[in-house]
Amino acid sequence: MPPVRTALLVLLVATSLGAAQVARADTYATTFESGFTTGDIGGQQGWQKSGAYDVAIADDGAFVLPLQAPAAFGTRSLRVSNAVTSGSFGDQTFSPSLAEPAGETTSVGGGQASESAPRHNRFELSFTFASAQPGAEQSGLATTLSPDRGDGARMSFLRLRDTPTGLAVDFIDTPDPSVELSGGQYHVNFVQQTVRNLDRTVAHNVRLVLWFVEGADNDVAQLYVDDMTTPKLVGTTWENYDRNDDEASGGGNLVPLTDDLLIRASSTAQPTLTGRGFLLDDLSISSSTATAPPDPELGPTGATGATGANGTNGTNGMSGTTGAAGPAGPAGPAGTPGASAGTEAAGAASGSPVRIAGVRIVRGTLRVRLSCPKAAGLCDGRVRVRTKRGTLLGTPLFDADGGQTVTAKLRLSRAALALAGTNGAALRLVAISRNQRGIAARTVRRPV
Ligand SMILES: [Ca+2]
Ligand SMILES: [Ca+2]
Ligand SMILES: [Ca+2]
Repeated sequence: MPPVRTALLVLLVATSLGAAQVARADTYATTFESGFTTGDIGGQQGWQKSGAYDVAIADDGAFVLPLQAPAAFGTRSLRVSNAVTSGSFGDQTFSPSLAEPAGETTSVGGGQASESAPRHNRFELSFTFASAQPGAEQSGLATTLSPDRGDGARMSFLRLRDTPTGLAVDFIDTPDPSVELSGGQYHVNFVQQTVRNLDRTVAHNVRLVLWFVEGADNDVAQLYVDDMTTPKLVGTTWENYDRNDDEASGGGNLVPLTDDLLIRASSTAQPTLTGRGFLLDDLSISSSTATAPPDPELGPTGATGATGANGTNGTNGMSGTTGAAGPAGPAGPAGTPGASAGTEAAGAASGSPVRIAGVRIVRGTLRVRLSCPKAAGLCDGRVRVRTKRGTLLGTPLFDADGGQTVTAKLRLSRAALALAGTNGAALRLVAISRNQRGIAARTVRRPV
């Protein structure tokens, strides 16, 4: 089947609502068969790739064991490995763009997606993937896929990995709009969830649906793996990053439109995987307009909060004001994803926590020794130092390479020293650290 890009009417059956809606969709779909030739994907059928990454149209019939393609992939598929990687975006692999992007009314194209074309609130990526070496693990194999607009302004993130226990799909989002200071900049927290232990000997179907909902902190992302009726993972897009993170300030903290797919090879290169990797087939991206599912972060409304206590009297003879009535209880917490088999809870796999290797006080300075795991690549973060009662004493920064141990230092006042206990034993320490991939993790040492 040749690649098709067409605007068509589709009937979307919103099973969760039990209602049917008609949505106009713009779709690009391909099985990488006719029109493609074996070799570099760059320049073929509207695909872009100018870097020397190992992303190519494979001749599925030419594989020699232990390499093998699923019969369902036909004569050609897209082979992707991380034999060559870089930190760049513009020279990586991009699919053709949709004519009609997806985003909010305020989302921006940045010259990469049409701002004048009809705009949709839903973006769907779907594909089938398999290991090119189904009989044994390809150690270190990983590739990332992101709905994008053509320049690395990603709105979501999937990573396919091979692991000793099977294939895995990582999903990373930014569930919380709040920022924390690190390295002189304010950053949101990236959280990883993983669908793991997928059978390496068969192909798997993946569908990622992004719902761009007008307003802040309310987008919805649904990740389906193999079961196309119930999402394995539910989260949000990267809008909280775009709107709030200092890294996105260069774009004016505006949310990008989405109209294509970025396949990116980053992190540590695995040269031995040249000519191997994952095979992708039956790939499509589409934009459409439909009714979004409810924001999974909004649980039921909590009970009304208790009335606040009276204010304390002010100093210098001024009476303190009476405390205001307590605010209404906040919305309940987000429901955790269901405990479906092979699914890992949010945050459990997030980042690479540092180890607090030792705490001392030397001549009035708190010294916190932090070990950065080698696998993290680097640990960039800070330690929140609080008393037992929660008073923040300071937030020393640290920056370590993977495998390195560094010391974060905080000069303590006389009053703080009195509360710190012997060698800081009475202090609560929370180390928040980003690894090479920018994923944050938290390590807590409670007071004794
Ligand atoms: Ca094919
Ligand atoms: Ca584009
Ligand atoms: Ca939104």
